[in-house]
Amino acid sequence: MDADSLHVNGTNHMNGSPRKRARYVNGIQSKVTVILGAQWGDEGKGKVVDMLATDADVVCRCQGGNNAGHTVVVDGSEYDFHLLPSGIINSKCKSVIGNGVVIHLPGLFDELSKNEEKGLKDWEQRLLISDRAHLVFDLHQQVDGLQEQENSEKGTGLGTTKKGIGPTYSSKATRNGLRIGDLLGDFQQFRKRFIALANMYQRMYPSLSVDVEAELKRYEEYAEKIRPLVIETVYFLYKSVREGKKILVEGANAAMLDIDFGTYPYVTSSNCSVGGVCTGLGLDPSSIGDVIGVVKAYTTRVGDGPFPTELHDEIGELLQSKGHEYGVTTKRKRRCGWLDVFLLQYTNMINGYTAICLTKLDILDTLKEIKLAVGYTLNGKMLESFPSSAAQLANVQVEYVTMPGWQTCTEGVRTFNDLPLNARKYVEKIEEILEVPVKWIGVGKGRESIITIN
Ligand code: 2SA
Ligand code: GDP
Ligand code: MG
Repeated sequence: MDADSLHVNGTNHMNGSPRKRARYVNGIQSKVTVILGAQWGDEGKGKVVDMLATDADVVCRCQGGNNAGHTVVVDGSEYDFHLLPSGIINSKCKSVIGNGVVIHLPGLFDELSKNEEKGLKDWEQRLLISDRAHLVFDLHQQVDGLQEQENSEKGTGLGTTKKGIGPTYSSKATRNGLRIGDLLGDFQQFRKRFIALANMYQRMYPSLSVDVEAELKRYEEYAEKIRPLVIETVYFLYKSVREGKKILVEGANAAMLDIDFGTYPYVTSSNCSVGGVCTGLGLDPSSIGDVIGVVKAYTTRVGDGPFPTELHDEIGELLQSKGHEYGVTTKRKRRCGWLDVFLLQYTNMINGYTAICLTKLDILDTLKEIKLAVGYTLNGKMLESFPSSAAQLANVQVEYVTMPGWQTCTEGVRTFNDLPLNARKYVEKIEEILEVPVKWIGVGKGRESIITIN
């Protein structure tokens, strides 16, 4: 029997004296700040991450792949990141691609060289990749395309980005996926498992063409390119939290695209809400501090699926053109509509926002009236909770409140009090319904175009 097992119910049974309990300190020296999309994506997360990354030590991606497209505009130069965390442009900051991310290595190296041309330097010293992250192969991307084609012929397409995200997470779940660590380990094993994967998909999709040998040769080369960047990221982050490092997590996609909580099946294949931060990085929940919900001042959606506040009129067109609402990855036009605060209340239940960053307020500048969705009715009944089924969501009637617009340019405004009164009222209405403070307001693309509310 060891000394500790003598202590039962706080008493040392050997001598009857009260137990002296060791005081364990959790050791967390800093809390991780999480930045999450609160709608259907493209809220402007990249810009917010870039702003907060100026004094961060570590910026991490925890889920998704190069389906994401995060834009950062610095001194007129526009960077778009897909797999790289948006903090990569901060030369003092480490960028971590966590275990929950799915990585297409050709895409990653293309992205790095495109950004090098725009001035990105010394990324080799800052980029860290988890050995547990899964690999997206070209065959996953082809399968994504074939599935989309088959489904759209049946009228059930999802409008994916065709970046192989769904098939790769499927491989992960069916346990025949391959991880970065497999690529760096015994290549003969990697070879065997890659051939098995390719054969399986070729049986399922006879039109799929995979040059297995060429692909293996390519991956043998990628293994050496990637090797210096790969680490066991769980321990790296554990240490960073305990050393008091400032850590940011950049969510990709958004809550309404979350595989569990989004508008299933019109979702992506990862958890884009706060749970994905723990599973995608191995961070313990108690290390999570602020959760910043990034909310676009209106709503957009790219791809198929229900969208209750979608506008099919000239206001929708204005939001689309003034807001330059095109997919960063696929260049598809984004669908546009009014801000849905009922939806935000739902994503707030899941993510627990401690603050909101409201982006693209400037895009509403010219409108005479602005509507906010505050509830849904279905079959004549007001809904208490957000519908779980896409079919129900497609049939809801939206309850709106209408607010007067401000019809003044806000692009140059830098303090809350300098915003037009009606713009302030719009922001305050959102805060009032959500019961979450708006801490930042975006009024333009650039890094400088932001109002901070203290
Ligand atoms: P996928 O490719 O399997 O993840 O697609 C499933 C659904 O998720 C949507 N999705 C996105 N929605 C908004 N933005 C995304 N990133 C790009 C951007 C999108 C683009 O930043 O603009 O360029 O089109 C993104 N990625 C995935 C997708 O539209 C499907 O509805
Ligand atoms: P993300 O996926 O959430 O990072 O967002 P995207 O980069 O896909 O899309 C957001 C777009 O809005 C980008 O083109 C940004 O440059 C732009 N943007 C971000 N914030 C603002 C803002 O406050 N005003 C304006 N006009 N554009 C913004
Ligand atoms: Mg985007």
